[in-house]
Amino acid sequence: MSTRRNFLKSSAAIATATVTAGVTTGVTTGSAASEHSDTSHITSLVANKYPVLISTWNFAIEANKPAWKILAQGGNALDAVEIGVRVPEADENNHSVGYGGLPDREGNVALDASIMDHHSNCGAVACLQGFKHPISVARKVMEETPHVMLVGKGAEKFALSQGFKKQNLFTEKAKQKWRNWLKKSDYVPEINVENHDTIGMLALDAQGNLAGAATTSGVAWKMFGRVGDSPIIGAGLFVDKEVGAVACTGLGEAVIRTGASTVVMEMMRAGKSPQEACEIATHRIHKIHKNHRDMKHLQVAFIALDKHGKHGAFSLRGGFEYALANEQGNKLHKAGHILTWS
Ligand code: SD4
Repeated sequence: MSTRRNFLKSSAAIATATVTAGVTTGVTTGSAASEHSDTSHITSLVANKYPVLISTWNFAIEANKPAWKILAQGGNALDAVEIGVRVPEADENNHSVGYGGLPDREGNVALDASIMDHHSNCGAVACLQGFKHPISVARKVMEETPHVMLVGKGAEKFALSQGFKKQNLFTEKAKQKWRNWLKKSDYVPEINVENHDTIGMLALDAQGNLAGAATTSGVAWKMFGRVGDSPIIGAGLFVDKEVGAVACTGLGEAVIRTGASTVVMEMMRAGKSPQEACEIATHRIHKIHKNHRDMKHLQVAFIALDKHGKHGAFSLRGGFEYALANEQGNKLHKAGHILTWS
C-alpha cells in the first residue's frame, strides 16, 4: 500500500506539468477552447488548480489513487472516476459496494451504479447480480445502448453480451452477517461510517471537464428489487458542465424523495458555493423527514464540485468523511453536519 508521501511523489510532479498542459489545451483546442476564448482564463485555470477529485467515505483514499494517477497524467475525468470506483467494487472487505457487498433480505447481492460525463451522457444499472464491476457495465450502457438505465435480468443479459464475466459476489463474511441478521430480520437501514461505504466520486480533469460515478450494493437487507438513489441521475449523481457535479450517499429513499442532487446542482447554478448548496439540500432533507419514520436512523451526505474546481461536502449526521485529491495530495476530511447520533 503506498503512503501519502509516495502518492505525492508519484503524482505531484506530473500534476504540475498537467496543469500547465491543461492551460495550453484550453487555449488552443477542443471544447475547452470555446469555453475559454479570452486569455483571462489562463490565470483562472491555474488559480482553480485543476485537476480535482473528491469521493465519499474514508476508503475513498484508496479509490482516489488510481483515479488521480489518470488525472495527473492529463487523462479524462470519465476514465478517472470509472477506474477509481472499481477499487472498492473489488474489495471484499467493503460491504456496501460490489464484491463482498451485503445482500438483500433474500440473500441476493444486487448492485446499483451510474456514471455521467460533461456532455450529459449517462449510463446506469440497477439490481444487477453477479458482476463485480457494475460501474463498467453502466459505462457500456452509456456508450453502447440508446438507453440510460438497464435493470435486473436485462442488465445481466447486456453485461454478458459485452463480455463481462458472471461470478459469485456473495462472500463467506457477507453470508455470515446475513445469517446473523436473519435471526431477528429487523430492517433498520442505519447508515454510518461503520456500516456504509457507498462510493460517489467526482472529478474535474486538466481540460476542465467533469465526470461522476456512484456504485453500491445499496442498503443491507433491502427488499428484493429495491433500487436506491445511486443509479438515478438527479438523485444519487448529477453532472452538468455549466455548473458542476454532485454525488450523494446515505439512505437512498430520502435522496430520491427530495431529488437531492438536483437540488444541490440548481443551488450552485443560482450562485451558491458547492458548500452552501450541499448544506441547503441537507437542511431540506432534514426538514422533510423531521416526522418521518426514517428520521431516527437517517443519514444522507453530499459531495459537490463546481466547474472551477471548488468543492463542498456536508451530511445530516456526523461521521461522514470524504477524500479530496489535488496537487496538495490525497487527504481525508470530516464534513460538517446538522445532527449527532443519539
Ligand atoms: C442506497 N445510497 O442504496 C445508497 C446507500 C449508501 O452509504 O449510500 N450507503 O440507498
